[in-house]
Amino acid sequence: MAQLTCEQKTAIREMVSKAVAEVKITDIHTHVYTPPFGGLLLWGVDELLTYHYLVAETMRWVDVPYEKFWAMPKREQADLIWRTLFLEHSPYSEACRGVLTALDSLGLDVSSRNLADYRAFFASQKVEDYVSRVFEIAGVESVVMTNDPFDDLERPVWLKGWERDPRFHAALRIDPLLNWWDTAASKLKAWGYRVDQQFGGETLAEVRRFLKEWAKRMDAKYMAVSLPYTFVFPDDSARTLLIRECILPVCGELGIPFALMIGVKRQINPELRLAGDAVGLGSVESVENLCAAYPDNKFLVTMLARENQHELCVAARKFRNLMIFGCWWFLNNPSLVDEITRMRFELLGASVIPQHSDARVFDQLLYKWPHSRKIIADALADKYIDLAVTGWKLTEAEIKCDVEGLFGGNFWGFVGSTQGH
Ligand code: FIX
Ligand code: ZN
Repeated sequence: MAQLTCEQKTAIREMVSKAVAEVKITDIHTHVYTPPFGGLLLWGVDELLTYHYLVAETMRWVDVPYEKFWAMPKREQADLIWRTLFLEHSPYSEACRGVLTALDSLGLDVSSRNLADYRAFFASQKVEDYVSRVFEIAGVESVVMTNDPFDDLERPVWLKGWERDPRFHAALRIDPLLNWWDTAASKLKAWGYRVDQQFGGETLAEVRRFLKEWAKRMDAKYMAVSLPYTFVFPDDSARTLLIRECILPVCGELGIPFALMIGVKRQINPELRLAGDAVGLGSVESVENLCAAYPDNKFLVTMLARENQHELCVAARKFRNLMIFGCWWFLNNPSLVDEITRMRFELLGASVIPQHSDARVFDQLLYKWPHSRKIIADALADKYIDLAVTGWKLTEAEIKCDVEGLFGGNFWGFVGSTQGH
C-alpha cells in the first residue's frame, strides 16, 4: 500500500472540493414555489426566522402559551425567535447557524446582529430577481417542488395554468390519498370523480384517472408521499390497495418513480403545528417488499429514523429499482449527514442521491447546500484518498463525473429523463 504525501492528499482534497463547490445542483425535494404561486413562496428574514425548526427550538426556552405565539403577527414571532435563540443564547444549532449562513452569503453583516437592517435589505428585493440571485449564489440549477392537488391554495394555480419555469420542476404529492382516504375520497367526489369510500364501482379506475390527469398537468417528475413510521406494506388497508391498484400502475405507465418518505410520527405535540411532528422507527422490510413485488416500478426512498439508514442501504444493494435519497429533516444535521453519507458511499459507492434541501423558505437554499456540500466533499475526499493509497490513479474528470452524478445526474438518470426535461 502506497503512503500518500500530505501534498498528494491535499491535491485530492482540492480536486474534490472544487468539483463539489462548482457542481450545479438539482434539489430533488423542496417545499419552495415559483413566484406565480404567490404567498406559497416563502422568502426573507422573517420567514427564515419563523421556520418550524426554529419555532420548536424557541418554545423550549419561552413559556409563551402556544396559542398566544400563533396569534402573533409573523414579524413579532420572528422578533421573539431572534431575541431568544440568537441574542439570549448562542445560535449554534444547525437551524440557527443556517439563518446566519444565508444572511452572510447575501453579503449582510452578520456581526451587526441588526435585524432591522436585514429586514430593510429584503424589503428592497424584487422577488423574481431575488429568486434568480439565490439560485446563482447557491449553485442550484433547479428544484423539485412538492405539489399537492389537495391544497386549496395550490390547486387553483395549476387549474388556471402558469408559465412554466425550467428551474422549478413538479412532484405530485398525494399524502391525503394514502393517509386520509375518507377525506380525500369526498374531495375527489366533489371534483367529479366517481369514487366512494368503500372502493365500490369505478373507484380505483377513477383514482387512476385523477393521478394521471394531475401527473400530466404538472409534468410531475415523480409521485411522492410522506408515510408514518407505522407504514407497513402489504397489509389489508386502503393505503395498500391504493398503492397496488392506483399509484404503481400509473407510475409504471408514466415511467416515473414513486417516492416514499417514511418515518414521521405525526403531531406528537399538535400545539407546535408544523413543528409538532417527530420520528419513529420505520419498516425497511416494507420497502423491500415493494421493490421485490414491483421490479418494473422505480422507488425513491428516504427514511427519517437514524436507525433505519444501514438496513436501507443494504436493501438498496439488493434492488436496482431502489434509489435512496437525502438526509431528511431531523437527519439533516452535520454529524448525521457525515455518518450517513460515509456509510452510503461505502455500501453503495456513487449510486445514491446523498442530499436534498427540504427548503420551505427559498433563502434556505443559501445554507442547506453550502452546509451539505462541505460535509459530502470531506467524506468523498476521504474515499478517494483511501482509493489512491491502493495505487489507483484518479483523474479530475472522473471525480467531476462522480460529483455531477451525486448532485443531479443520478436523479435524472433514475427518473429516466435528461436534465431539465
Ligand atoms: O413531509 C415532508 O416533506 C417533510 O419534509 C415536511 O413535512 C417537514 O415538515 C419538513 O419541513 C422537513 O424538513
Ligand atoms: Zn419535505
